[in-house]
Amino acid sequence: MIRRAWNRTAAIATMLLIVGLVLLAALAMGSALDDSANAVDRNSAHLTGDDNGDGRIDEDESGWDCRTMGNHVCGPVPAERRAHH
Ligand SMILES: [Ca+2]
Repeated sequence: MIRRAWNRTAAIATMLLIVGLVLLAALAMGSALDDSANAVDRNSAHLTGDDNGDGRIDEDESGWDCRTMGNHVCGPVPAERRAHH
């Protein structure tokens, strides 16, 4: 009787250990996914033409194309930029 109770206790302890390990593995995977999401965020700050590195190409940055971005209306080109074209 005592031995059977001990076996049952051991089985429950083993089960709890397995559940704990599964939860730890899930937490580790979750934090790994968070890290990869952050990596994507960091990479988006290095877009070509994103001069100030804020993760998006704004008007008047070198990657801005007024013909396809924003309201598709191109304003006057500043004199200092005209000199380079
Ligand atoms: Ca920017």
